[in-house]
Amino acid sequence: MNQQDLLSEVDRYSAHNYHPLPIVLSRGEGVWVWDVEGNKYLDCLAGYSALNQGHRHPAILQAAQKQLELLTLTSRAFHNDQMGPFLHELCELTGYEKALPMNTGAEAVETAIKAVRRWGYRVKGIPSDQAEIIVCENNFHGRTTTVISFSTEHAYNADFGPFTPGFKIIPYGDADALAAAITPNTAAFMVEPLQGEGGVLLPPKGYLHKAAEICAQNNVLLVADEIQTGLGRTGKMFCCEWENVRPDVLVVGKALSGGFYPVSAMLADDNVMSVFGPGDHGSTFGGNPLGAAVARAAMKVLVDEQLPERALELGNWFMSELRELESPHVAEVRGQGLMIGVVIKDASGTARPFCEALMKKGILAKETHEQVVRFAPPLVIEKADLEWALEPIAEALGAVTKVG
Ligand code: IF1
Repeated sequence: MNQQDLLSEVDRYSAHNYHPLPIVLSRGEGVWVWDVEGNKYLDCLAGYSALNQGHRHPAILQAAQKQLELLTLTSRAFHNDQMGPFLHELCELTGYEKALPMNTGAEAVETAIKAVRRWGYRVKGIPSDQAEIIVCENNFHGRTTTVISFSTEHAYNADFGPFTPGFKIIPYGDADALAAAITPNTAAFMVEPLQGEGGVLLPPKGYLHKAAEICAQNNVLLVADEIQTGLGRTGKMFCCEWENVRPDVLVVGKALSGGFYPVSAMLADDNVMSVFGPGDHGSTFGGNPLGAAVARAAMKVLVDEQLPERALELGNWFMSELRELESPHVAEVRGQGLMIGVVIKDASGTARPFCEALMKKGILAKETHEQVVRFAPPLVIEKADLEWALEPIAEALGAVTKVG
């Protein structure tokens, strides 16, 4: 089928819950993807940071193929020989005592919500059903009914109510607001160390550190959602490291499996994780041997290839190059590591047409929050590839001076 027919088929049979760029991809390798007509593109979205290791990384592919030949699913009714090593390695990578494996990011967030609520009742002594979780405006933590209950984005929760109670929303980046919002019934504060969907928004310097202090002083658990920022994306293995913060609960997903398979996890020490007992929580696929084998290889790639360091070095360089472009349409270039947002001026309209122009020039990027073009390529990218990208980016952004 040609590209047009494939697009029509999706239009005919798919729920219209997305507005993708009109391109149909059929192959990927490293930082490159090809559409069904054989055109090649630089993938600057990287599966929303699930592809930090690049498309079909050979080491992960090999681990997946090997495991496919052996055992793919046991359910948690039985043990499998991959889950233990996977969780052991994940705990070593993150520095926590225990891990609870799930599949999607939203499920891991839900798991964290359950964990901190139960900790609130059983450890902190919050009266039954009174636990509060503080979250931030502009957050993105997933799509489940509970998670969208505390979204501040109309599109994410309009007419999906009634909503799950127990969440209090405060401005992002405002530590004083956190201190003011805490009550004796507050179990946790859940936050993204950098808001990705929120438009690549960095909080003020010192915010996380301050937030962690406030949480510790008030016996409130700090939950960091590093599903998007974690595993190297921002130039550290975890974005919280930028402020030497160790959250009480860490939520990871996306790049944990390098884009092969949905694998997520909630991590904490025993004092929190021990609230779970047999039968309390679970998932058919969580901890499955295929996902575990894939995740083990995906984590190893992050470490072996020093992808956080790479993201830092290339991200700093690329951001400074983007800032050099003299485009009349760009208000600001911001980001951390290889999570970069180019903010389009209000007067220049939305970011979408710029993404369409980029696509025509062989670069795939997606707008976020109307005004921001996000550049977040796989972390395995070569400097030469980014160098190549600068000229088409300059052209697509209507920059007056060409980069040389
Ligand atoms: C979509 C965004 C990115 C996340 C954080 C939890 C989840 C996500 C910080 C849930 C997921 C995804 C979801 C995807 C698009 C994408 C996204 F634009 F929507 F926000 F990456 F920027 N916490 N983010 O970023 O993880 O359940 O999806 O595995 O919904 O279209 P999930």
